Amino acid sequence: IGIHKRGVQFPQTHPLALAPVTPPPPTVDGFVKEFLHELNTDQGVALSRSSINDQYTALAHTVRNYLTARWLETGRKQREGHTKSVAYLSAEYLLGRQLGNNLLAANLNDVARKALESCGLSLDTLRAQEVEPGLGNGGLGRLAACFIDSLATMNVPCVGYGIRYEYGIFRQTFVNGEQVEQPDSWLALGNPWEIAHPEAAVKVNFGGRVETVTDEAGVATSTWVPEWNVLGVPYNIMVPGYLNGRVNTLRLWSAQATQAFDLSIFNAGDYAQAVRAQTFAENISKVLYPEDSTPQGKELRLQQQYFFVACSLRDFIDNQGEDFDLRDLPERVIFQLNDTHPVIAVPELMRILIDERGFDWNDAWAITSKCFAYTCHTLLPEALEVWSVELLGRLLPRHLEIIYRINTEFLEVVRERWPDDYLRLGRMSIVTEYPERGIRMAYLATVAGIKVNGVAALHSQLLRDKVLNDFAELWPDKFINVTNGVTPRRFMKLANPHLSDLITDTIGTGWVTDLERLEELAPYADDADFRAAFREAKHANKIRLRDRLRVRDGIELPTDHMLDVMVKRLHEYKRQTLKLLHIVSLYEQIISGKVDAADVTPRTFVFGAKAAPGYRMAKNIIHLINNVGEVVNNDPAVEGRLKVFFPANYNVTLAERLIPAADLSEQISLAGMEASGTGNMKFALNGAITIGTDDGANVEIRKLVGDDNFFLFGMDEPQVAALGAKGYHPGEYYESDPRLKATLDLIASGTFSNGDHQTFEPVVSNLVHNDRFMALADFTSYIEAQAKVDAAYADTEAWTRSAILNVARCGFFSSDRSMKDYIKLIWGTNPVL
Ligand code: GP0
Repeated sequence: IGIHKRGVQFPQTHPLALAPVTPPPPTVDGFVKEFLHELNTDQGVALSRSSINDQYTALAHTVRNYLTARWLETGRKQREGHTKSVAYLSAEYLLGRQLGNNLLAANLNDVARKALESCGLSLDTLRAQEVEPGLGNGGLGRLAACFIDSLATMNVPCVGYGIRYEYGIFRQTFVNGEQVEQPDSWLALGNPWEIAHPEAAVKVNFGGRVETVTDEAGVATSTWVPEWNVLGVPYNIMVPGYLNGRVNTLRLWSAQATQAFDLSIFNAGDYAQAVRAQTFAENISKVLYPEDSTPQGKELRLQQQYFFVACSLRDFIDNQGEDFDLRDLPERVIFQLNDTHPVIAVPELMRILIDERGFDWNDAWAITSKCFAYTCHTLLPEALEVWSVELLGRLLPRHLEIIYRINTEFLEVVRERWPDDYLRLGRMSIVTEYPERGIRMAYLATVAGIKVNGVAALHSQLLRDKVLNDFAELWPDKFINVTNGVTPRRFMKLANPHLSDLITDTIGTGWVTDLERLEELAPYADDADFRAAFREAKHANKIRLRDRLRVRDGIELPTDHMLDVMVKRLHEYKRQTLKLLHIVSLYEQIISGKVDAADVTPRTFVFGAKAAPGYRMAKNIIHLINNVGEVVNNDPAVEGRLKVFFPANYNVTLAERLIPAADLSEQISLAGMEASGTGNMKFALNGAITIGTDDGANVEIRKLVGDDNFFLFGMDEPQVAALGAKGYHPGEYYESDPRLKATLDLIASGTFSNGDHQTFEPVVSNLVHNDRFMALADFTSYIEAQAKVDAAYADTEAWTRSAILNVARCGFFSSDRSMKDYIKLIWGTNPVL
């Protein structure tokens, strides 16, 4: 009984099959024809009877059709050239909506708009119909999306590999100010951007045991006898380059039950159990784990990791053809490990080479140790994944055995270099014994990787000097920096049409793919007309945001305030509480009569942040932000001066509206905690000025834009380390700074919790007694910097000048530049034209 029919027939010799089928020319009429064809034949409805979802789906398919020939052509050229590809392995891709981006890449925007108009339809309405694929938590997943966009735009062969989660990052709602998670059923109305290939499904094994046989010569051979398996079904998604006719592929894997899986139980006669087993298999790609920077060590998560990595390696290798010699693999591919989530790929490749292809250990390692590179995204110790040996051994016994051997051989190298340094051996071992026996995935990645990179200059330096210091001593050349970047296509051209048009009118179109050219704007910072036009664009963006928030959240955003924005995951190290202390402090000063409301710069504060569902403190902080907003927004004493908004469910779609409207960008993590940040880059490129600590990529932003165009505050990393070493006592700051005391006391008094003292007691007492991320130590400095912000904002022309210089000097933060760095320092791949 063939549920999955496989196989292909070659060749198809019809003359029409020599070139891919192309839609009519991209004229308005041609587009209408293709659109109606899709609507009628694919959706099976007449225009007059079609729903918005029918129209959106047909439109998406129409755009896809225009890109298809390019896609096939890209694949053909790549296969023919036998060129080296990047295989980006990432458990997350936070793509954002596809329609606008793909229209932009294919230069179909105007044609589509007119074509739809001629059908009586609005492009904007159809764009709003798309549910964004939220297959990531935050920065890490969005970075992956920016990178694949850049590689396609730069004509570099790349396939992104990941998981097709049925449920992406949860939809956040607020109930009485508290976060409540709703499932993100993003596939409910279909996904017109993906193409499933069930016939190309890959089998993935799990569990069981390893059998070891020793021959007469004493050579032991291990065979994995797995216990169960699932199928990985690939779904292909187009990744079009910007106006270059290239289309790369994002291949996401979906888990399905195998026949064998069902049959063994069917044969036992238990139908219901067989169906349950199917559900068990499909669970693997069911849901994205919503923890950012705090992995939970759950079994299903390890299953996900191995699942997508095993599928991806198999897929890549099989695509090289039957007679491909795996010794040439390093010339064909670099597997870039996006954090430790895909690191199980290392023992998997060893297993394939040794167990399936008959290589001996040394030959297998010679290949494997040239095929991987590792990007680390964190400095938080709790974010570094460690898998318990008990779990790994149960799920992947052969892989555990391979990891042990990698470790043994690695420790041999360490011992040779530092004989008798037992402490060092213990520190560097991939296998740790505490708090339980576990595998340190970052160490495995470091040992196997050809390079290890951090994501901003400071982060890479701290990796070398602290987190991975022993490894950097052993292999100094392995450690490099590649500062993150963001795609100017989505985050400027698409998200900020007003500013983009102004830039293009001023310096031409080239900047979109050559972002350093923004520096040509610098002289215009001194041009009063340009400044006025720049302000006009900012104002137009505020109106666009106001209109969106009005409909989306029932919020009435003032468009004549300074817009002060803090959007990122909710985490204590990012210090949303510090921002909140600033707001509460401003409020306290007004209501206590210390400051006249009329003297306060009108500001609207906007937060956007999701908390991991199990992260209690983060959820308390969300509750507090909402309640502060409730009180402040309804107090006539601060009317016209302060507003605090927290639209629920911050995501890529909202970011695209919010960031272009911002005046002030809040990047206020404790120095030494934020690996890079990428939101910080998006704000600066859209003409917001940063208030920030010397952390992550803020350091590089400040260096580029200059101290006059950046509001720096707080301790730097060495000062943080010194304070920590000396002993940090937040209570001392509380006692000695009356303004801070009044602020915390106001929260503790129940002002923001209907007089109840318990609600926010955990937040306040954590700050006063523990404050791991030293918010109180940086409070005074932050308040002073905010006063400077107010003063600077009062001088409209000078502020605009600074904002323009931020745009002009941040071209470095294009993800195209990041990709050039990866290519030059790690990958050695070439464009295929
Ligand atoms: C880092 F460790 N990041 C992690 C993680 O689990 N998830 C995640 O999104 C982020 C960093 O926090 C970052 O500094 C960085 O820019 C981003 O990875 C991409 O490198 C801010 O989001």
